[in-house]
Amino acid sequence: MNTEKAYEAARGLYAAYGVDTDAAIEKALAVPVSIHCWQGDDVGGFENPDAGLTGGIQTTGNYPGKARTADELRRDFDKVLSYFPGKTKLSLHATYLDTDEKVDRDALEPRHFAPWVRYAKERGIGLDFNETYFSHPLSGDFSLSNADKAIRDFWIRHTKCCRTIAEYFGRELGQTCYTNLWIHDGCKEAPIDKLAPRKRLEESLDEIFAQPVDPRYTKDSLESKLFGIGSESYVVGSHEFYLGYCTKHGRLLTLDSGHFHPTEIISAKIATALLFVPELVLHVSRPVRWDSDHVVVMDDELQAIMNEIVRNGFEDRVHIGLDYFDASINRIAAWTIGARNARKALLRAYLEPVGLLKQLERDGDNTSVLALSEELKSLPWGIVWDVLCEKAGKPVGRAWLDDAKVYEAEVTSKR
Ligand code: RNT
Ligand code: ZN
Repeated sequence: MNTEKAYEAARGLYAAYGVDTDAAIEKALAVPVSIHCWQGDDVGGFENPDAGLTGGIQTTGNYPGKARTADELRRDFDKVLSYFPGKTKLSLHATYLDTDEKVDRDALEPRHFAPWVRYAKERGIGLDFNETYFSHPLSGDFSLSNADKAIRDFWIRHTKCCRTIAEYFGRELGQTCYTNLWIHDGCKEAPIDKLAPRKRLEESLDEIFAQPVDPRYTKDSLESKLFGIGSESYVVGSHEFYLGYCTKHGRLLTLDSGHFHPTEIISAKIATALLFVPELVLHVSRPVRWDSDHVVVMDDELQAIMNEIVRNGFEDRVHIGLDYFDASINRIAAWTIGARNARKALLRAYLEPVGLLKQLERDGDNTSVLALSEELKSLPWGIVWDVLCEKAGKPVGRAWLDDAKVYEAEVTSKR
């Protein structure tokens, strides 16, 4: 059967549930997905290529061909863009500056990121931003919560610089730049004084946010974490800390799939958090037994996250970002697999007859809710996905992989 005929059949099957597949495709394409730059070079950045990765995160694998310069990273990301349908943003870390100048993190300026703005403009994509507190001589175990005021002040200055850069991104590109603060501070053993670092972190954040920035152009979001390598017992910026801080101060909260106890899922937190914080940023990742940042696959949690957004109409309040880094396979493929999966799961969420299921639930017909939810799983969403890719002018099915292999042979394998 050709695609057209198969799609007609699928359209009919979904219509029987009251779902318009054409509309689902349009909606799924319109939701921005913010793709992280750091899958392309194992979170290395271009500030100091020899600095190791610190902050308790780790990439594993040494697959050849990682991007060594900003130009290489952009060229690789162009490949990802050519495989990825729908509205896209690129999420940069502060260590991805593109300049010949030697500049420390507390002196970063918009001009150090100008090539990225040009790149984003040319491709019609938005930019998001992340302060980088790790992989620096002053990172240590504590940055914004350090007992040493001089170190705290350095990181406060860094954050302020980054907010100015984020504001510039947003202004230049005409869309809000979501700026994520992930502060790795923590300890291997539980400290006796768990309070003082948290007080200091709160004070540092208050000082940072006293700097006015235009919320049309940038909004800050705070990412909690349960543990890291070397900070197994205590993380200053825990979930409770930020849920409290963001609720109190009306700030955005970032939920990363890998930052909770292994059986805790962020899909279950979205509707609660949004009762108390204005907006959420998501770091969609895949933890395997720990915060391992495996490539996002189509698992139940990915689907549950997207369903939660769509079922509640949270598209304007939940900002989907990706966060994984796999150095054991072709990096462009890793990037693409996870990003396409995010869009696929969004599409499936829009193919759900939400109104019907909610009505059945309100009527107390839980039998039908479960029965239909299970029947829906075997509807032919795959063909709707193919049509989505076609409509967006992106490769259908495995075609992208064939192209990625050619690029690997011709470009990345020669690095
Ligand atoms: C670390 C956090 C954080 C980083 C990136 C590189 O556990 O998830 O978001 O992955 O900032
Ligand atoms: Zn994260």
